[in-house]
Amino acid sequence: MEQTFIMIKPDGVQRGLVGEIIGRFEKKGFTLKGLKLITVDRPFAEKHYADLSAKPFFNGLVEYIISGPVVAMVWEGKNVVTTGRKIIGATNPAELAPGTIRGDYAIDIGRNVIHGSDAVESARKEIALWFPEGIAEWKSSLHPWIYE
Ligand code: IDP
Ligand code: MG
Repeated sequence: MEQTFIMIKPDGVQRGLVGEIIGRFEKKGFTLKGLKLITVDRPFAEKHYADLSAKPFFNGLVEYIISGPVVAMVWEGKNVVTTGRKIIGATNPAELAPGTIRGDYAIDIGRNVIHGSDAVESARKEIALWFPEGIAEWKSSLHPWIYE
């Protein structure tokens, strides 16, 4: 089963959106496989966003991510990477649809509440980076009520 890495950014934690965001993934039917509140340091944030290191906003992005605790999660389910990105919403604020997390709770691109892996391969890398201790082994008993 596919897995994705989802992170509630410091603004999402400060604004009290943790329960709301977890609820959206839970109610969709995805399974929570990893969860922790963690404040990361600069080298760690730079590693997570290494692909963006040449961007002019990189330093501000790293400052933002290390500015407070984040909620790091692993969610599992059919097509969870692509569907997770849809639940999160667009990167560009001009394209944000209501009903998405960013569409409902964010205005600026640099304070957009939540991160989600953009591909199965980046999800694998991000889960390994954020959960070196490994993740929970369990199977939801809701499975037959969610998948046919
Ligand atoms: P994504 O989070 O939707 O995958 P990415 O392009 O991977 O978007 O960028 C990672 C994060 O960097 C974004 O979520 C946002 O917080 C920040 N970011 C992206 N573009 C800009 C920008 O132009 N200005 C400021 N921050 C940006
Ligand atoms: Mg991205």
